[in-house]
Amino acid sequence: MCYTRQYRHKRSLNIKEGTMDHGDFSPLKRFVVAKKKISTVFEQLLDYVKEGSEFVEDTFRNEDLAQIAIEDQLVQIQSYTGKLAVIKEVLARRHMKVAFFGRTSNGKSTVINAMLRDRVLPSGIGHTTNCFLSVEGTDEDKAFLMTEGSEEEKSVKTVNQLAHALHMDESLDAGCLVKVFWPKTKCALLRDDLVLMDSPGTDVTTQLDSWIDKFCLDADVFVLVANSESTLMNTEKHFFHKVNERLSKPNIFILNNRWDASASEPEYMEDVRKQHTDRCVSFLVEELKVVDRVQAPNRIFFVSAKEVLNSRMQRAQGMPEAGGALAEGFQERLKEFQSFERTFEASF
Ligand SMILES: Nc1nc2c(ncn2[C@@H]2O[C@H](COP(=O)(O)OP(=O)(O)OP(=O)(O)O)[C@@H](O)[C@H]2O)c(=O)[nH]1
Ligand SMILES: [Mg+2]
Repeated sequence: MCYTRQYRHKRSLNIKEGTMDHGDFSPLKRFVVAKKKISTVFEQLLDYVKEGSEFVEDTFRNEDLAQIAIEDQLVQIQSYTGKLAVIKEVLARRHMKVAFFGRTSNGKSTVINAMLRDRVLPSGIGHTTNCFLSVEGTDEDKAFLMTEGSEEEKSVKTVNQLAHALHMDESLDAGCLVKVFWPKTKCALLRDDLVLMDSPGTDVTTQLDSWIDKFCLDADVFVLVANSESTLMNTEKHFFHKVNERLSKPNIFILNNRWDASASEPEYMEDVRKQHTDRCVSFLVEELKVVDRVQAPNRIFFVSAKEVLNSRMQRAQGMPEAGGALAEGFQERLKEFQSFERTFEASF
């Protein structure tokens, strides 16, 4: 049922933004449906094996039935119960995690908000992300957050409240994690068990190694949010080199954000785009060696998260597109953002 609802939702989203409708489930949704089916199969298997195990144990302990079941058989079947329980647990907690990194102010929080189609995370001046912030879906109808080491669910009604809660809590620093739970009813993406991880700017820490160990080793996808108004910084590159040392062939995307700025200098746009693309390709192919030269361009996008977020929020409120949404080249940038979202979903 949930499956059908998600599909309809996806269709309506695609139609709203005037893109081609794929007419089929996205790879991410297929993955989620498959995962649910597998989990159900393992749950049933575990029930059967538990029942079987109890039966063997009763038989083994029943003196009247001596010789029918021996201890070795009991140990063997009990070990299957243990193994299945572990598999079930792993399947149950297997979220798909996407981690966003990049220099301060490049727009990491804005990119996440644009993908979530709402102002979920604080962004902009005075709202620098000062700790790790994960966003995941909840079946509850209200948003809440949980900080590390506490079981308390703190309600957050608005993004300003969230910003306030984060800045007031002095115990939070760059190495801390705050989990934001956002109602799945509000956001299609979160229904697919996706966790989006926002991070402090890569330029504000000296503790890259501990960040990677603590927050990245289980990430499925990494998104480098770069600034298309400047070149890739060494701190950003350095971070990904470190990730690359720890993980084999991490799945990396590069978003050249703030591409709307290029609209003011259209005569240089193609040159700038080529220059950025060449540098990003060489970073992914020659430095990191995570993709080949043919695949690399499919990992690099030129977007304006701010415009996408504004336009999606205006549409959600039933307002006509105005202001930023009508800027020169907006439709192309929106299409490129959607293309990033599709390629990203397909990468799971
Ligand atoms: N023009 C333009 N501005 C953008 C774009 N994306 C984000 N911004 C603005 O850039 C500022 C910083 O964005 P954030 O999303 O807070 O950046 P961040 O990377 O999360 O920054 P930190 O949390 O400080 O590391 C905000 O004022 C955004 O509105 C974009 O595509 N174009
Ligand atoms: Mg931020």
